[in-house]
Amino acid sequence: MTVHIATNGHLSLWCMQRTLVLIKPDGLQRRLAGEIITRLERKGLSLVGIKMLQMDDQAIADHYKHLSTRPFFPEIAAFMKSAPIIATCWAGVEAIATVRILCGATNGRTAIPGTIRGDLAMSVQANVVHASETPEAAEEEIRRFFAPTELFEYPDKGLTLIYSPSEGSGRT
Ligand code: IDP
Ligand code: MG
Repeated sequence: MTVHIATNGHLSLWCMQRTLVLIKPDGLQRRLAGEIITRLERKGLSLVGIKMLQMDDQAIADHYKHLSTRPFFPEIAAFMKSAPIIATCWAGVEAIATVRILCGATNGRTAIPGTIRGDLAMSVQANVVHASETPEAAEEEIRRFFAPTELFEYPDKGLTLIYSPSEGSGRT
């Protein structure tokens, strides 16, 4: 277990796991961006990067390469570039798995109530958010959407109220 304590004795964003959350075109247009960000903030995750952008064909092909042979790929590609998205990067202990749980199952109709998709989505495709699935995916996806200078590591005083001093499991 890696302990998230900086030399000054405080829990530190520097050594916490990071994950990417995209607010998809449906989330933006349904005015759900604030709701989604609020849920992640209230859980205790730390916002370390945020930007609005419109994905192009190359970014979509890279981001959804695991689905490129599926019959519905052209539909997802058209959906993801139909309007801007909001890309966010969050830090926290075991942030990747925690955020996937908060998002819920891919299909909004069967996602458990209480999750973002369970509460806010009725579709498999238009399911409001994307969240990284693995440490490898998170690293690649964060690099796809953010330059190093667009990610912030700051002394987050809230961490001492959110975690115990020795809590943590390393960045990845
Ligand atoms: P995830 O977003 O829960 O990780 P993935 O299987 O990685 O789900 O699929 C990526 C995205 O592709 C989904 O969030 C959804 O928008 C879309 N998608 C996945 N499966 C289908 C499908 O069967 N029909 C239409 N769209 C799909
Ligand atoms: Mg996925």
